[in-house]
Amino acid sequence: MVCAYVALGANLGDAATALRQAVQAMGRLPFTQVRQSSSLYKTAPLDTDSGVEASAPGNDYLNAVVELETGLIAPALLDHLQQIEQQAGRERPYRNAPRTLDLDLLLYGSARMDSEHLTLPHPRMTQRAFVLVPLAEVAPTLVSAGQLAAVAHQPIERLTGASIM
Ligand code: A4P
Ligand code: MG
Repeated sequence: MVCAYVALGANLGDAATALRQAVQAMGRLPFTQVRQSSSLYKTAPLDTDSGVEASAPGNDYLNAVVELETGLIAPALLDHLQQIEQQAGRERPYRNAPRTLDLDLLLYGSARMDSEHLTLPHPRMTQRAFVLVPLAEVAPTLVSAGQLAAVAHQPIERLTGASIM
């Protein structure tokens, strides 16, 4: 079994329900259990190319991170995550388009890979408060103070009492 971390994000429709349903769906995957979930976070849309707030922002996002224990190999886990996105009505009209559900595989044990379909660790995770802050909540040893300081300018608000498990 391998410990894996998945980032969840949504900014279209009922984002909180989409994230909760995604956590339940991950718990139903073969050979997979959801071990921990972060709080829900409300975050300003980030233009992920420039690392600054989007100039024509869509709705705020809800973001979270979950820890899985899985017997699936990493490409199979990514396939399942993409199926869960599809079931949530995900469309891909253009890059960084508003989305009903985005599931990114951040870490899969200590695996490192760079294939056409899967790069691990997720190549942009360290540029994003909406990933690092919830990841630090569930796995504090995986995120350094320096990494958090580098994204401290990005707006993020923890929604207390809003568990997604
Ligand atoms: N892919 C490669 N490696 C991975 C991995 N580790 N995890 C490939 C997931 N996918 C991986 O992803 C594009 C391709 O990346 C996939 O086909 C997969 O094989 P996608 O989900 O289809 O497209 P995307 O979501 O538009 O791209 P990406 O790179 O996931 O977008 P980002 O960079 O995640 O940006 N602002 C806030 N506040 N909160 C957000 O959640 N999200 C984005 C999306 C922009 N701004 C945001 C947020
Ligand atoms: Mg994605």
